[in-house]
Amino acid sequence: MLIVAENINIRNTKIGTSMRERNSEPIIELAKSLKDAGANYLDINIGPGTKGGPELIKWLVTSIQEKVDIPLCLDTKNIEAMKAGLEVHKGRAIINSTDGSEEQMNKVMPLAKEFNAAIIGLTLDESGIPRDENERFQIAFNIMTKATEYGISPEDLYIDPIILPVSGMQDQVNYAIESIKMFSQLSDPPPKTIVGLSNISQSSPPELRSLLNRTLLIMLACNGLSAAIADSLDKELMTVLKTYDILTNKVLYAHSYLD
Ligand code: THG
Repeated sequence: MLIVAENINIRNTKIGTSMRERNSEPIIELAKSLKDAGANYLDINIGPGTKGGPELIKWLVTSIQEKVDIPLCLDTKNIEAMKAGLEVHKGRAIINSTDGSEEQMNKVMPLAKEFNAAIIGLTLDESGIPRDENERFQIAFNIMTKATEYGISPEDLYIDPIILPVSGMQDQVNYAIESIKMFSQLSDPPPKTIVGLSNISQSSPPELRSLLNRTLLIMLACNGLSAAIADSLDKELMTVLKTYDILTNKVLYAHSYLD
């Protein structure tokens, strides 16, 4: 399972302030600890990025990659900011994201091609968030078709079924899981899959969040999930994932495997 750390997020008070003040030290410290904790990618979330987005993301990408050897997942709706980030990024970035609307796909997919980046496709379109697994599948199919037109291979496409908070929409959890199984039927080889894991526990009591997150992660892993945007500083989450790798024979068991 590819782990994309969710933590470098402008909505986080401390990190948001560091971003606005262009104070790179706390961000680099965080980036290092996320990598040490097992993150494979770092999600760089600058929010809507309407004001000064391109300049902010350029600064973030270069400051982080100067000090930490890790690829980034650029999380912004601002197309100019996305392009600016990709221009300075070293290695293979992940574009987070396009949705399934024609307008968005025609803007974002050419960037994936131009910069040889992977891309996340959210199963969301002009008519909003899908109601069930069939609507998710239909949008995923549209995204897959369009990606093929742009010469993006399924291995470079991550379909995101959109995880919604269990506290508000309990029935949606099963639909998201079911759709992940269905996405494997889209093509051969199939596209990859990704979720924003912590969405599940938003507006749940703080003491339940980690438990909800890690339980969902294992349910999704059993159903073929390729990647998760998650809190890599959550020790129990990372431990449960390591244990999953042992039990599914992905990693060789040793008495001391958690060391
Ligand atoms: N899919 C894709 N990208 C995404 C999401 C998704 N990017 C954003 C989000 N969803 C995933 N990232 C987060 C990051 C933080 C939280 C949830 C999802 C979160 N943070 C805590 C909070 O807000 O209460 C704590 C924040 C803090 O103080 O650090 O819940 O679904 N493709």
